[in-house]
Amino acid sequence: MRIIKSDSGLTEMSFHSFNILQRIFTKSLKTVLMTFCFILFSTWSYCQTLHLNDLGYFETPGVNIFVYSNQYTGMFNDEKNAGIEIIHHGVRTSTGGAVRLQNTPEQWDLVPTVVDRKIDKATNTISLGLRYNDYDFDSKISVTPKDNGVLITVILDKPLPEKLEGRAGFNLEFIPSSYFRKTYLIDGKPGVFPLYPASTTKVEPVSMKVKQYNGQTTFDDRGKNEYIVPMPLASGKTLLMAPEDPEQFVKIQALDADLMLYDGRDLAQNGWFIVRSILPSKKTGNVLQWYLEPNAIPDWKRTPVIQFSQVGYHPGQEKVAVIELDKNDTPLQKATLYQVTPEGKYVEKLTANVSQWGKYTRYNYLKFDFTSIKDPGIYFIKYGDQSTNTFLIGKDVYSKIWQATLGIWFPIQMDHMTVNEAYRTWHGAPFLDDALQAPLNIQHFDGYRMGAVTDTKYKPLERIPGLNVGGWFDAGDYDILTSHHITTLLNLVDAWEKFKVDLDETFVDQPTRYVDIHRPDGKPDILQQIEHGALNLVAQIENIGHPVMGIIVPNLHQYHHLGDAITETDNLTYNPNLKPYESDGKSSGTLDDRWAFTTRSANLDYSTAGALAAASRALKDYNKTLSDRCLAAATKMWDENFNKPQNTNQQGGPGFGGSSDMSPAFQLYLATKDEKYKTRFLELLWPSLERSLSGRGGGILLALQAVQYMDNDFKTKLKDYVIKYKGTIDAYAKDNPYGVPITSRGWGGNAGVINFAITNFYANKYFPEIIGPEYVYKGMNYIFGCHPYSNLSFVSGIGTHSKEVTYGSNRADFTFIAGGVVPGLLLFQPDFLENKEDWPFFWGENEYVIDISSQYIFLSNAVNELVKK
Ligand SMILES: [Ca+2]
Ligand SMILES: [Ca+2]
Ligand SMILES: [Ca+2]
Repeated sequence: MRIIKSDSGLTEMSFHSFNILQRIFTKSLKTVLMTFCFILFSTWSYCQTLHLNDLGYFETPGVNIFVYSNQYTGMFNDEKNAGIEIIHHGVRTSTGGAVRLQNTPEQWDLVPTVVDRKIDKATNTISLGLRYNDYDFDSKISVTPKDNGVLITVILDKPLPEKLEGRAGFNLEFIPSSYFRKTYLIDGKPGVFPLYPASTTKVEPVSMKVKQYNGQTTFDDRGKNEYIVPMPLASGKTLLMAPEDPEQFVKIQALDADLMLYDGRDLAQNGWFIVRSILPSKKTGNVLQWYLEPNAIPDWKRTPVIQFSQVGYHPGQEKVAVIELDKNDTPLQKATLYQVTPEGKYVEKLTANVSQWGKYTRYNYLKFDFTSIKDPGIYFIKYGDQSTNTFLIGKDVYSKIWQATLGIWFPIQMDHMTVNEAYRTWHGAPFLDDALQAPLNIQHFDGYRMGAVTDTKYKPLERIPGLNVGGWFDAGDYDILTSHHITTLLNLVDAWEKFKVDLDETFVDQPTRYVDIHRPDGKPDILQQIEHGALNLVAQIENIGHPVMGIIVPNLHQYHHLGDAITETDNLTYNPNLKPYESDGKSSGTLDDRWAFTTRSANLDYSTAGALAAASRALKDYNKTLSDRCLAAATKMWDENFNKPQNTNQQGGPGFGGSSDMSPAFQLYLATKDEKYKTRFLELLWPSLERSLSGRGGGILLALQAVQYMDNDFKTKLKDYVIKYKGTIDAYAKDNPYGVPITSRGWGGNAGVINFAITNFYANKYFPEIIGPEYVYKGMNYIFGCHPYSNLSFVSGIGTHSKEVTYGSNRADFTFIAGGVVPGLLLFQPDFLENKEDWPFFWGENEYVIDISSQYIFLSNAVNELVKK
């Protein structure tokens, strides 16, 4: 390994001894070495050097450098969560360190595959092999500590492919929100990090462009065959980022090339600041070296995070705050609960010992129990010199927690409607040009697929009539995802049937496609939402013959749409007789209509039948015509599949925790009271519960939902399974300090937590002697702020402090939509949980979706029933 003489004056000799010292450091007692270190260098700063820890990343207090601990393996390409990454004083500020092919790579630009990753403790080095298959291009990167930072070396065994000359470079990306309102120096020349992208760009012919995902393009060039190339904000040899801020100060030196600073937001609102050096052409060996030094504040410790429910607590429930501590922090003995008096004074209500829970991920956890305090009022917690914001204890803290989700968030998700709220129009009536038959053999960028047949009477790209009605935008994008409509309908119908949710704060007029928020119209909002979801699913079955996977825009340059949904297509039906961008006022020659992905599967047929059977019950006295259409469509799907495997693709396999016809059989039984469905349901349920004990089946929630409709023997038989279920959920309290199932890869796990709490609500309702109410509140507390990383409520607008920066349709404005529920925490391997509140664009952390939000409506109403007991 080549030794570079550094600015700090370390000689080659001392650099060697320094490496040896680090090797010893990882193996010996820390205290002994700290002393040794102190004597050897007479300044503490060398003790802040990075070492390769047992978890496989470089670490010193305040700075962690991950080298491909996380890889680009998610569904959605570059999710800004892989490569060389920096956790800087507790904040993940940098990602994407890799050989990249663009100045400012977008989500769908090519990412390298990791073909090799070695962690070598002996040399304190992590080395990587990266490959771009599309260009038959291999590179290697090694990262090793040097001085107070790391040395990053790019190595080529073969010169760059000619096509990538001047294009392949080493990039490292920095999250803009950590550098807003801060400055930089490049070779001594000062600059301000732009709050809004305004750097220069140029246009090049598309023949020069490095390809994007699947040959698609994110850019709508309006037929000009060109693309945009961002130009650097600044360039030089040494870049000092935020030297005024010790927490985010980073020094980067290119030892044998120029550094360029780019603003990725020129091309994509979710772009980052990018530091880049171009790799030299026709060279091999160590072709590029960077010295990277994130400043480390000596002996830095993360400020403790005091986690509690931002919604507050019912007087009768347990009240336990969790305190998240840096692993180097010394726990304090006590914490205090204060009450705020009507005079605005703070009164100490309880000072109590905190208990030590232990270690989870990278932190230590304490618990502060203030269950004994039951007086209604305004409170806050103090731990050390830190006080939390205020929260409530009161009998009605839960009474309105779901109203924004049903009365604001859901209306804004309504497809094919204009949605208005007071002076603000959220969006016009979009996608009136729905939909075209998707062509064959397509792998769509949002996960949809078409095989070799359409499974319909329509030819590829032929218009399917009748689909421009009902449905919701599934998430922060604008597709109709049928599987999520199914779970959403089931959740909303369950909430209607169990709790008669009769909120009326939304005006819905289907004939004129108009929705008005905060405007009662004499009709329960929940029925209007059930009607809206059912309208699209029924239309699918009536016009196509069966449900479809989903309906979505065909072009990548449409898909990343930020703005009014009505402009994602031209809202005019496609007319092949016109030229692209040409219109006769009624149709257009632009091929932008959404596609229906029509591959038929038994699983989807059955589950849609279940959802429509449920909807038919809820709508019976509200919209009899639609209720009848729902039931007709449901029984048709059942009849066409039951004992007739030849009709559909049966390869979907069992879904929804059991055989694919188990839940639909139950829903159809409730809708028709026909015993044949009940027989089938019971035939499938017990074996599924049996399998669930080995983790393969499911159905405990469904079984609990069924209790009230079955005989006493059913309940008696179920009891054993509930006892075994209790064993499973009690294990969560050993896994983490919150006692809930935390899953955090790919997509945050709030859906699992809410599902856990709903299951426990039913279990408590029928088996209170086995499952107590606290198993429900635990899930609620977690969603409302008693969770790792921060103490924000995951439901926007609910609780004193909640998610205000999220991945809704308005994410480009760094804001939220009230009542939306985000997925929550993502785990960055090996030990860093994250839910960013200053950067909306991480979908796995911050994207509202209809199924989680509808689950939340059910759970909130369930908790209101629970507190009345
Ligand atoms: Ca989607
Ligand atoms: Ca209404
Ligand atoms: Ca169109």
